[in-house]
Parts: sequence; C-alpha cells; structure tokens
Amino acid sequence: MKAARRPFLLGAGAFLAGAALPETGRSGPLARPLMPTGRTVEHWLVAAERMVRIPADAGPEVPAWTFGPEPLPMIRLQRGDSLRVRAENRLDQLISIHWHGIRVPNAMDGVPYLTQDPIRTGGSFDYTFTPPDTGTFFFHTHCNTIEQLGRGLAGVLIVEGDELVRHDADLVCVLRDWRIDGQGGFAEFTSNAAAAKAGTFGQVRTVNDRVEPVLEVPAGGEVRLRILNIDPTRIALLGLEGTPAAVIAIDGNGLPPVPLESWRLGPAMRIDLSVRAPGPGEEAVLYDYFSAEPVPLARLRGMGPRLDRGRFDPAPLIPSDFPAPDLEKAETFRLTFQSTAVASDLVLPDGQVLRYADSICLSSATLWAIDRKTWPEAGHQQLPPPLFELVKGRSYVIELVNLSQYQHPIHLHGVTFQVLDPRQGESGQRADTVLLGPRDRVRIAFVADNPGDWMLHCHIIEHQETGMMGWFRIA
Ligand SMILES: [Cu+2]
Repeated sequence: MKAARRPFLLGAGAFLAGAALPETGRSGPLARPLMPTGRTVEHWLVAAERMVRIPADAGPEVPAWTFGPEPLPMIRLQRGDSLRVRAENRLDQLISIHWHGIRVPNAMDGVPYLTQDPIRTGGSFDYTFTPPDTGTFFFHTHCNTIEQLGRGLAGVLIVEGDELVRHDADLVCVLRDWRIDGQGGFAEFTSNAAAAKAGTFGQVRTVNDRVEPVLEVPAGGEVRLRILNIDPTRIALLGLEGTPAAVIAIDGNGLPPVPLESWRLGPAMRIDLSVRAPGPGEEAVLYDYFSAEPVPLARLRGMGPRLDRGRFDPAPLIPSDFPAPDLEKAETFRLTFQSTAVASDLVLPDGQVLRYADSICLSSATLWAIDRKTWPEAGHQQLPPPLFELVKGRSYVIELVNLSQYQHPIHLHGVTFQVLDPRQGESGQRADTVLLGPRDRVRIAFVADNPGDWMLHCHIIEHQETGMMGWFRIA
C-alpha cells in the first residue's frame, strides 16, 4: 500500500513557496520553481593518467585517464545547490568538461573554442553553476573525446530532490565498455572502417566498472536505479528479469511511470527505473538484449528482512520547471543526418524526396555530416557557420531526419527538448538526447530560452568526431 511508504519530508519549504501543493494523480505532480539552498558543493577534478584495474575487481592495471583516484567520480547535489568544480589538467593534451544534460550558462558548457579556451596542460578552469533541474546527469571531456572518453574521463552528476515518495535505496548503474588489449594497455579506439559504420565496441562490458556486479538492495523495497549509458559507441537494449520495474525518468526528466519491458538506451542517454527489489536472497538480472545472446549486465540481490511495500505502483517524480513550447507559433527547422560516403534518397511522409546523389568530399576525418556539412577536421579551432540561429524566447520545432542506415543518438547542448514523436511507449517526455533509428525521423520542440552558442551532435563519438557535429546560436 502507498501508505506504508515513508513520505518524503520536503526541505527548505520548497513547495510552500508555490501556489499549489503537487498532486499525485494520473497527471503527475506539478513542476516547481528552483529555490536556491545557498549551499555550494566544491569538487576538485584532476585529469591525469592513473594505473587503474579494469574491470575494477579483477582486471589488469591499465593507464586510464581519470578525474581522480576513483575512476568514476560521483557528485551528488541537492536541488538548489550550487556546484563549483576546479578542473585541473595533468594530461599532455587539451581538455574541457561538458556537463551533459545540465542547462548551464553558455560559458560553463565546456566546449573548447565555442564556449571557452581549452584547459592546457598544467592549467585549470573553474566551473560554477547552479543546476536548474533535478535528475541523473554525467560529465565528460569534449576534446579528443574518442580517446579521452575511451580511457575513462567521465563522472556522474546527480541532482536529488525530485521524489515525492522516497525510495528505499538509490543506486547508480553506469554502463561502459573498455577497449583493453590484454597486455596492460588499451586497444585502438577507432578505425575509419568502424567509424563509418556503427563504431568501435569495447570488449570488456562493465557496470560501475565491474563485470556483472551484484548490487545489494533492501529485499522487497522500492529501489531507484539510475542507469547511465556513458559508452562512446554501444546502444543497449535493456531489460530487467525477475522483478517488476518502471521507467520514471528519461535523461533525468520525470515522466508518468512506464512499465519496463525493454528499453533502447544509446550513448549518453539515461533512464531512472523504479524497481521492486527481489525477496531475501533472490535476484533480478539486468540484461542487454541487443546481441544474439542476452548479456547479463548486473544482478540485484535482495538483502535483509523483506520490506512490505504492497502492490508495485511507483510514484511519479516531480518534474523540472521547463517552459512549454508554443507549437502553434513554432518555426520548424529540418536537419538531415547522413554518411558522406553513401548517396541516399529518403521519401518523407509528406511525399517530399530528399536526394543526395553526390557525396561530400571524403577524407579520413570526415565520414558523417549534418545537412551535408561536416565539422572541419574534427577540431574546434575553425568554427563552421551555425546550423541555425534562434531568437531567444521563441519556440522551435527541429525535425531530425536520419538518411543513413545506422542509428544516431542526437544530443543538443543548452536546452532540454520535448520529443513530439513517442519513441518507446512513453509520451510527452523531455530529453537531451534522442535516438534516431535507421531512416528514422523525429521532431523535437523547445523554447530557446538559454542564450549562447550550443553544440548539436551525434553521441556515438566516432560519428561526432568524423563530422556529425554542428552548433546553433540562441540570441
Ligand atoms: Cu551517429
């Protein structure tokens, strides 16, 4: 029964400031404005090469690049907290830190040359911002990302404070694969042949850097499982066997709970699950069904006496406060995503034919394009013109059209968008990354309320760095 759950005691009078108390009916709770806590959480991230065991419990030591002694730093904030991170660079190449999914001010977005000078060897940069939204996010470098992410430079950022009913446990499951060569080093992170297709896959599959870890959960309890796919390449098809679960957030954004059957989670995408923990000593298994043989990724094991939480009926999260796009007045832009090597036609639902009979000039560094334009030489020094320029405060619809036969998780910096075409049984969800299937088309909408120059790119990093990357301006 719901009454058996502990109510979430709200801090800082967050709701009292609003006009109405949230409702927990079918429509879900109401959003609420951001109330700063006045607290600043400080972290010092030192990017350096460190010998790390991969997988963490059993593997050989490899020269990973990490932000600290813990290969995967975890930052947890309360809603309304400010974050100050000093990022220091002790690698022999440039870095910057991008805060994926956080609607930061443009100067904090961590894109070299577009929003800041890259952090040089021996240098540092202070990132300070107050995340406007709750949820499950991550951060990673935005320079030479194929190698820097491949060697591990990433971390998790969680902003708490979105639960009406507190879960009995709150766990993080970070999916990433490693390219280990078996001789104490890393295998090649990319090849042109792989980058022109689905990308280069890691061969050591890990959750929280462990192979098929056992995650202990309070037996019978309600568990929040924050699943992040921070792999540069792999698109997982997730399922949980042995216990009921529901998707309660996509890319950190709460939505009316959707029963989990299977869920396609591309690079950079996240889902939060509410899971009924197995009974004492029992297990549930998180699988990736994408390959021919389902791959077990992690096990949830019920521990302690069984908690009585009644019927499985997860409560929706409190959504973040986003302006709703005005779809009547919104201007529409269309972006096409294509290979530079393959000519392709696509007939759209309105009968229009998009034809690319010729190919863009090929080089080893340009394999992919947005609107037939590739990012020059995978660098950021020479900026191409923006893909589009948006007027601050106006609503926009962006139609994303995939002309290729490969999947592309498309990510926009600076904004969280509404996905107008439902993808996996959900509706009206907010996201920062949307997965385009082969020859797929999806419309997204948002209010251009965050001024600045923002990246738009595929998050299969080899696609991004061989051309499938652009930027747009909100002014
Ligand atoms: Cu892609």
